[in-house]
Order: sequence, then structure tokens, then C-alpha cells
Amino acid sequence: RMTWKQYHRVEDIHGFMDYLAKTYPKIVSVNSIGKSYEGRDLKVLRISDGKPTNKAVFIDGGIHAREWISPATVTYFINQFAENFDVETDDIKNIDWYFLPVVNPDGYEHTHQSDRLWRKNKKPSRTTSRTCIGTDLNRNFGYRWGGKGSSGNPCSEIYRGSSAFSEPESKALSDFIKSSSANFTAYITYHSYGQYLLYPWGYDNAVPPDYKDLDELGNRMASAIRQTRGSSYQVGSSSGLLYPASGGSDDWAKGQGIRYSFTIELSDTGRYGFILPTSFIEPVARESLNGLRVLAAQVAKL
Ligand code: 0X9
Ligand code: ZN
Repeated sequence: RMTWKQYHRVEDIHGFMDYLAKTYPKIVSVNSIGKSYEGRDLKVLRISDGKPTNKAVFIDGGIHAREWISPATVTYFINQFAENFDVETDDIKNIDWYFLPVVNPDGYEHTHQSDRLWRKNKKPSRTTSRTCIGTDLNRNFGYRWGGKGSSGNPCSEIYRGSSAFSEPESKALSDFIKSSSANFTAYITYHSYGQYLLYPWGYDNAVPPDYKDLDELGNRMASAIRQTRGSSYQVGSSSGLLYPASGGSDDWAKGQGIRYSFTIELSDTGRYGFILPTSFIEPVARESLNGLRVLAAQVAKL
């Protein structure tokens, strides 16, 4: 059974997604968009009433293995929309929602089984000298791949991989978005921690031509989050507010023409960091949902 009082294993999360598809077949469907290096499914759950005029929003979590609050938050959204679809707002119903809660299932399982602070995926990279494990999937996307804030050293925590989309997980995600007939208007990727709402670019200190729209929407989302229970999120460009880091999924999505692309760094601001106690799951997910509702209203009115 799924709860938001614990962090769950990949098998449980996938079982929960399949259960929703079975229980609500008119609005929920689940598809595997590919497999991870170790052979786990990359499962996307779609929630839609099938109206042809709907916009589409893609949401993912768990790109980084140790950021457990991210898959927990994304599954909370899934649960809310699927279980209460008939009483949801028109904004929510006028969007085709796509959720990939665990982009990096191998790394996520590894953090449960042996190394709680693992970040990368689990594909070994063989070089002449030695073998190190894992690529930072958020340095492996093909927009300005290989630039600042990424490393060519396979042993680095920010190893970019041997080429753009060298990893099965980032490749599957990008192939799915590219080949989908859905009209993606927003891409949101949930990470932790720090409480930031970040928009492109991440690769360097530059902003897209429409950054004012992103900044304005980001600030409205941050207000909705703050109004829930007082949590403060800072809003700005990834490179400006955090640091330059190229090969991120947010930059790639923006480069594909997806208008609203955000990386959201969930709680906390550093007291517990990645090891966020389970008592935070519900409050963090609930305030994040209020932020997401603001984005939904914006997307739905376009
Ligand atoms: O460094 C990252 O990949 C993200 N921070 S985290 O602590 N979750 O690792 C921030 C990514 C921001 N986006 C880009 N730099 N493109
Ligand atoms: Zn992250």
C-alpha cells in the first residue's frame, strides 16, 4: 500500500502506478518508456480525460538517486489527481499530465540497499585506467552538453557521460518527449534540496528571451507555496542562483521549445539535506502541489 508516511522502493511505486491504471482506466494509463541500465522499467503515468484541446505537462522525479523527497512528492501529485479527478479543478482537467516519478531507479534502489548518498545512475564507465560507476544524469542531456559544471572524469559525482544521452535513462526520457504527440507546454523536474524554483539556463550565466515570463510564473508559484505553511522558495535562473551546470534536463526541455521549464529543489534548506525525515513528506508535497496548481492555471489558460 502506498502512503506518504514513508519513502518507498521502486517496486512499490510502480505497483501503485499500475494499481491506479487498473482502478481508473478511463483517465489513467501507465507505459514503460524504456529500461534502466540494470533493466528496471522507466514507468510513465498519464492522467487525462482525453480532450483534444488539452495542453500537456511533463513532470519527473528521482533523477538523482539520494533525493528521496522528489519521487515521494511526484507520487503525491499522482495520487491527488487520480483519486480525485472528478472533483479536481478545470485547470487540472484541461491538462494531459505525464509523470515519471523515478528517472533513475537503479541509483534509487542502490541508496536503499547500500549507499544512502549515491547520486548518479549505475552504468559503469570503462576507461583505459579504471572503472568508475555512474553518470550524473543531470549532466547527460544534449543541450550544450559537456560545458561548465560537468566533468569528463568518470569517477566524478558530476560525470557527464561519454556523450550526450549516452545513458539509457536520459535517452529514454528525451526520446519519449520528442516522439510524443502531446503538446508539452511545461516540464518540471523535482530535485532536492535547497528550496529553489529554477529556470534556464543552467549551462551558463544567460537567460532565455522569455525569462521574464518564467520569473513571473516562478514567483507566483513560490507565493502559493509560502501561503501554505510559510516555506520560502527562492526564484531565479539555475546558473545565476546556484551555479553553472550544463547537460541538465531543464535546459534540454527548454531547448526543445517547451515554454515553462523548471527545476524545483524541494526541502529542506540544509538542516537534514538529503536525509529528510519522513514527517516532512506530507507537508512538503502538499505545499508543492499548491505551487503546481499555479503552473496548471497558467498552462491551462494559454
Ligand atoms: O546540480 C544539479 O543537477 C541540480 N542541483 S542538485 O543539488 N539536485 O544536484 C541543479 C540543476 C539545475 N539545472 C541546471 N543546471 N541545468
Ligand atoms: Zn538533484
